Order: sequence, then structure tokens, then C-alpha cells
Amino acid sequence: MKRLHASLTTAWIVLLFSCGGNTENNLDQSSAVDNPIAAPANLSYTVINSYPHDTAAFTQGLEVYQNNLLESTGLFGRSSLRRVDIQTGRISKSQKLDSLIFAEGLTVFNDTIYQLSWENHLVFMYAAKDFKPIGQLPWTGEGWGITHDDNNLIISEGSDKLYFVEPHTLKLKKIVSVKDQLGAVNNLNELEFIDGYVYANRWQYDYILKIDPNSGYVVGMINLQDFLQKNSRSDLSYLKREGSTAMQSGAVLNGIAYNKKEKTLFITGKLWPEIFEIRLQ
Ligand SMILES: [Ca+2]
Repeated sequence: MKRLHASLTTAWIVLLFSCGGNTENNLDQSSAVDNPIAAPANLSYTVINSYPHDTAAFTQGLEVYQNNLLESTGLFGRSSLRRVDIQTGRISKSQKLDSLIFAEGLTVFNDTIYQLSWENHLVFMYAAKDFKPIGQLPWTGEGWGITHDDNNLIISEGSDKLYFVEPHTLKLKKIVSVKDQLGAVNNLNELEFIDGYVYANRWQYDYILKIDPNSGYVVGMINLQDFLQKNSRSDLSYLKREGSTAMQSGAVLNGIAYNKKEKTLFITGKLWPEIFEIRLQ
């Protein structure tokens, strides 16, 4: 067992500076002053474990189901639905998708798996116990991430919007715009619903957002930048040997799964060699 501790002290403003290049966050000071939203709290965490992860898995969706991880992997010709043993990373069940489908996020609602596709405008449904296909539903926009609350599926599409939809029909019930003290927060990706809040990966950023699903305000942020630079980032050197870089390969932080029993989060990234288990403090 690898026990590591990461206590985060990096100020929000430092993160914005280091991320840079995001025009939506480059608002001038007067706009920020007019904006009534408080800056997100920096959420401290402890890394309590790391487990092996298939470096061929372009992780798009991750969720705990009956003591296993369910994972959706993307890319054309490599998209799949998997059941993965948490401790060993062993894939106990895997189903390949048609090579023309680029799979995205995944969630389980009432024992039905919902798996998004990126630009195929389809949501695939399977029985969670055996991956038996149940059907598919049309989705007009792009599919990036998906989770659910007690009544709705919640879908992201790479913008600042969260779509709350009825699970059986995907009928739109409401749209929530996500924002922080500097304005709209776009590129929302993989999602996880935990204790009344939506947690979201943001594409190409090394942090996870905690979003109030009623207001859309970002109320907290798990900054994984320092920790990942020290750990998984260096392990991505295997990509270099294959003539690629993490950025060229799209090997970014993506994948959040809540372990209700232990109140911990499993987090990983596309093509990453590890899944980390963290506990929020
Ligand atoms: Ca998830």
C-alpha cells in the first residue's frame, strides 16, 4: 500500500496563473468584483492508495458498481465498456463498441448502465450485471461526462452546461450553467455525484471541481497539480518511449468514481498507469 499525503496550500489565484490560456477566466478585475460568487474553497485531501490501471484505457467514464469499477474507454476502434477489479486492475468483463463509435462517460442508474458517445448522438444502455444491451437513445449534442442524482441523469458536453434529463427518455428537465467568481467554467468533462454536489473533471486541467447543482456555482476545488507532477505525470514517460507526449496522447486527468462504503474517491486519467484513491478532509 502506498501512503501519501498531500496537503494543499496553493492559492486559487496561483492556479489560475499557472493554468493560463483560458479566455473565459481572463476577465478584468472590475468584472470579478461585480460577480457575487465567492472563490471556490481549496479542498484538502489525503492520497490513501494507488492501484494499477490499464495504460491502453482512454478513460472517459468511471463509477463504482457492486465493489468493482465500471469504466468506459474512448477513441475510435478502441471504445469499450469494462468491469475492473479495483485492487488488481484486472478487467473481468469487457465489451468492445463498434469502431465508428467514440465512447464517453458512463453512469449506472437503477442497475442500467448509460454510456455516452462523443459525436455519435447516441446513448447506449446495458444491464449492469451482464452488459446485455437494453437499447439506445438519441442525444442531440456531444456527450462528454455523465452521472446522476436521485431522479435525473446529469450530462456534460464540454461546455459550461450541465443537462439534467429524465433517465428513461433523456427528456430535458433543466440546464445548469456552471460558473465561478471569474465567470463561466467550460470544458466540463467526467462527472460524479457525491452527497448533493456534482464533482467534475475539467478537460486539460489538473483539478476537480465541486459544483452546487442548484446554483451552478463552483464551491470547491480539489487541486491535484502538485501531487500529479510528483507521481503519475512522471510515470507517463512510457508514452515518450512510444514517440508521443502526454499532451499529444490526450493523457489528461479524467475519471472520478465515489466509493460510498469508504467515503473515498477513485481518480485516474486517460492512459494513466494508476488509479489513485483519495479521501477529502
Ligand atoms: Ca464518474
